[in-house]
Amino acid sequence: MDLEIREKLYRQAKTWVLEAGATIRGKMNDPLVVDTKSNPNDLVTHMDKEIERFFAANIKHTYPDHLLLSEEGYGDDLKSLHGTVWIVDPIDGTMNFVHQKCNFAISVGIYHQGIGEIGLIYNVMDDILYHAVRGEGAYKDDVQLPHLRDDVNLEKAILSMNHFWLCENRLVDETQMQLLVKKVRGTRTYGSAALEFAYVAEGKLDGYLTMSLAPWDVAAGIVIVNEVGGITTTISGDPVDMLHKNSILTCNPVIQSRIIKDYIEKGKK
Ligand code: 2AM
Ligand code: CA
Repeated sequence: MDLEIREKLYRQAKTWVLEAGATIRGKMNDPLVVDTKSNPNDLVTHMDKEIERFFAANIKHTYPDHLLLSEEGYGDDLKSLHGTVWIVDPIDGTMNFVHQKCNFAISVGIYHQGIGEIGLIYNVMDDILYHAVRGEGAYKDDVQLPHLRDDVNLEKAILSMNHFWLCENRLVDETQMQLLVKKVRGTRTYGSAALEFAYVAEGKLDGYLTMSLAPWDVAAGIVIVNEVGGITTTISGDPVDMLHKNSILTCNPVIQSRIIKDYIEKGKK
């Protein structure tokens, strides 16, 4: 995909993301209709659906040959990443949206023939847009994000991770994860994968480790983290499969292999 096409697509995507964000802010105090999906803590609201319908209608009308992979059922049933695919999470961090009315994001990744070309993560309530076009750097609003620091070590790292790592998980022995938590300087949990990717890109976090995320949780973040020299893999160090759920480690490459070799590999269940 040539640069001119990418930049035009980026500008269009940005317009829709900002418009969707303004819609959410404008209706923030309206009564919410909240349903549950796979379990009682897996939430979806009428707003998730409304915003996804907004993207689906605009993408299909403006780019009839593009495809949509998205969370709430208004996208296409994809078997491959051929062509141009928009990977959209209308609200990433729905639990935060419902309970906190902040700390959630709109996440839009645009992939062409399987390659991440454009990533946008919009922190709706703070009105901050993280964005990247492949090869053109990553930005927080109008400010380019610097390359990730190369003087990070685990002892000085802040790692974002879900607390389930420490009490019930089927992937890595809990005691091994406790050792990792003791080793790093600090841990955080924000509850929006997209924002956690954005914070890794910004250098606020040195890594984000999670058990299972869907493509729409990570598609934009991967593009943005790549542009500052970060790396995103499964917790085994394998490439992320953008058609299925994956475990995810996105981080500063200086600490990536240490987390995998010294902690995850030693505790694999
Ligand atoms: P969501 O808000 O779009 O559902 C919370 O730790 C992060 O994990 C959020 O990005 C959330 O996305 C995602 N998440 C929550 N439940 C999930 C599930 N069952 N599968 C994959 N990702 C999930
Ligand atoms: Ca969502």
